Amino acid sequence: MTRVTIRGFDIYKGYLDTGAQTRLIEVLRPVLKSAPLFRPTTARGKEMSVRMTSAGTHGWVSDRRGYRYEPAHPAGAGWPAIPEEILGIWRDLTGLERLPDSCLVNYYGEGARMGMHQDRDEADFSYPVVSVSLGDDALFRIGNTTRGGKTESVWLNSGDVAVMGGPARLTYHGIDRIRFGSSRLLPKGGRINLTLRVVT
Ligand code: MD3
Ligand code: FE
Repeated sequence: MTRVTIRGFDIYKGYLDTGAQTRLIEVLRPVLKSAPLFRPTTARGKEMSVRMTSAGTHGWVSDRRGYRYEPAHPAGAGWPAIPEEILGIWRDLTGLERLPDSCLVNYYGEGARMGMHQDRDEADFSYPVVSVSLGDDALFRIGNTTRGGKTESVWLNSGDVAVMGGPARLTYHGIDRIRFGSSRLLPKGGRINLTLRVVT
């Protein structure tokens, strides 16, 4: 494993070996069964290309009323617990006693992308965010703490884990595109990103 630091983002390349990646997909299967992926709508009524769901006490949702954390899936049931295998990654890389309240599961199918944004729906930005990449390669773009300016891009591959803390926590970022079919981890292709956050 190698670690690269770009604008305060620590990216652990190859943190998860193939066996660990496969295990994560296995533990995600019951999560996706009880909390199916849905396509969020922005407040302006546009559908996002990324499909999402969550585990934990808090899940991120977006609809015509805006975006926010909710204690339940849009279909009504509470979110499933964050699998222990995923919490282990958080413990290992952050060393924190406090565990994340939320594990956002983003699924990128062919052509999906995520525009540049800041993550600021959480109460305390002093906690880091941990992100796990699984499946197809993704071109990740990192900007600045204000919108605009020069950006840097890096490919995230299956098994990479990124930790965003300190000033990087409020950096603008997005996913320009994925290389659909570049990984064989997911039978139907695509990319899953797990994002662990302390929300309250
Ligand atoms: C930098 N997800 O869900 S992960 C998101 O690959 C999100 O699905 C992207 O941005 C994805 O909000 C990028 C890397 C990431 C995640 C959270 C961050 C970068 C971050 C929070 C603060 C700063
Ligand atoms: Fe984000």
